[in-house]
Amino acid sequence: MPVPAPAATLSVLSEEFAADPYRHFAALREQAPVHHEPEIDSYFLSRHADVKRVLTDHEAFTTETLQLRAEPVMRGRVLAQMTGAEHTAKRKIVVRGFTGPALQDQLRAIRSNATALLAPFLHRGRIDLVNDFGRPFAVQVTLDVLGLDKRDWRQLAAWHHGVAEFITSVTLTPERRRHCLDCAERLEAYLLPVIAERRRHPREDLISRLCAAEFDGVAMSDGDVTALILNVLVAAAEPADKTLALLFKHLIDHPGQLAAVRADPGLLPAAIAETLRHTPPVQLVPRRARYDTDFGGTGVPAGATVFCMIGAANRDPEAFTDPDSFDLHRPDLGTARSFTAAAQHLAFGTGLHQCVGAAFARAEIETVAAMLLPLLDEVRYSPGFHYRETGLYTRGPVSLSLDFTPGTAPGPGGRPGEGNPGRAK
Ligand code: 2IO
Repeated sequence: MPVPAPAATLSVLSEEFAADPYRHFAALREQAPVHHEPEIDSYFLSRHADVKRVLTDHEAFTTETLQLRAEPVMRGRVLAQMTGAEHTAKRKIVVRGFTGPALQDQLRAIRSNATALLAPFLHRGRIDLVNDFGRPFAVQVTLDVLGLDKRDWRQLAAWHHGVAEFITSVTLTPERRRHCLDCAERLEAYLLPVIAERRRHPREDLISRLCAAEFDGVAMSDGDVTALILNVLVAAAEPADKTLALLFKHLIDHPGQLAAVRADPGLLPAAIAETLRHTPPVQLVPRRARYDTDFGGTGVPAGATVFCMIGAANRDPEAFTDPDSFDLHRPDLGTARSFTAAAQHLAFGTGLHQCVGAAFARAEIETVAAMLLPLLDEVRYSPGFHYRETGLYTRGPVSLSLDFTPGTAPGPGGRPGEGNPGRAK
């Protein structure tokens, strides 16, 4: 009788896998690159080449999976579900909302939100980079971009959490499902009067742009606008705090690289790109196979749900040398293209539906990290801190409690005239 390979038969839905997926990626890539999960009748692809193929062959692999995974809580179709001329036009509207003059305004919002959130912690010498800072920061910046009232941020964050849970759950109990749908309905009810108001009195925010934009000479309906607002809310808020915390975790774990980034903040984009490669906050991207498809000897049937495993693909030795080590200086990182469609890592996906917010994400994380580095002098884990990550679909630290020496003036990372945000003596 053949002895089954233990690692390859490990369920990706198991607690053992959830505790540390990275330990199991090599076995999956080598022994079960097309891993079928019977409980959810889905196929998990772990090789870089296979993931890239699925994300770039738009004819054979569709985004129809989002009809079930996202539409119920998005109250309509998100960008990734669209195709052809509609996709091109609406994607362009969103891109314009995140580049050029809009991005300049957003950078100001990023700095002022960060300054206000950091102020109470700077003199304490201790901050939880996830719960004290990253989560509220990610939500507040997104509300500024959209043009929503930040005074409502706690309520909006709670509803957003329910919506994100729906999208990023691989299994959901009927009770949780009801809760998530309830959050989505409340968010929609909150947004509709805002949309009506922005149609009458447009401002410089993304909601106003979405309201004013026309497709085929026709303005988008309230439902279309609502779905795109929720699309941006989830996609911008959900991965940001994770990326920021993971960046600091990697730098603290590699003091030489932390020192290099402090000395030359020009290395931050490389550190962010390597963080995204090594520990992508979005670990799964779903697609539907249109045809029976063969992946190097293993078949996937027409109609199958396929999950691209971004974390596993980003650690494929066929794509990166010594893939499990964190090295912002790695020659195969390609920092300059890491935030573009030509990226070698797949943290932003690839192909037509590649993350529309990649450049914004880079600017956001780079700006806030450049602010944090000079403020958090001698940054280290708080005594007794135990590092833990959760999440199968989106994954990140539960918390990141850091101690630092308070009250250092902005170093090379600070921008001229920016001063020292919230410095307390
Ligand atoms: C929002 C999963 C956090 C997207 C999604 C329904 C569509 C799309 C993604 C990312 C990240 C979120 N999918 N963003 O994976 O817009």
